[in-house]
Amino acid sequence: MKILFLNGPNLNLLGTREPDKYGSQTLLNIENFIRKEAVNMGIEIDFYQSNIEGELVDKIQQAKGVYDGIVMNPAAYTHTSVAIRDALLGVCIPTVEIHLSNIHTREDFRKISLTAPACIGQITGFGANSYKLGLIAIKDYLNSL
Ligand code: CA2
Repeated sequence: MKILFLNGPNLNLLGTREPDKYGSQTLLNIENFIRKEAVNMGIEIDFYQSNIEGELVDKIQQAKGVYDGIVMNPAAYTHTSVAIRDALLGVCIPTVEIHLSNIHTREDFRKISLTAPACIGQITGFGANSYKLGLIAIKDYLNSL
């Protein structure tokens, strides 16, 4: 089983600011944590971050035939990106949307996800553990097919 982790804009700044909202771990810390979990689960992963919407769209398109599933934190593009939503719908790869913070308890504009309707489900509010829960969710979903 091969899973692609995608991370949207500004997640490269994790651990440097706003620890109250997003925790104190860097994205590299989270990646290393997820790599260990994935090895224990016998899953192969790739981990990617971009601040550029088109690069995330390209990665989703290129994932077709390569990855069995996607775990994605689209970050701010969650609330704005028809392009990422269309790319997910276009490739038909099962995707779990994840967030560090609980987007439903924050500003009204964050409560709306344009990308979640193109996903099998959403995990939001568990800090870095949302990444692990996303991995478990996609693994169990794919194993149940
Ligand atoms: O809670 C999440 O995971 C979010 O996807 C994080 C996004 C935010 O726009 C979403 O509404 C919810 C923000 C990621 C940027 O994180 C930063 C971390 C440190 C300093 C600046 C930004």
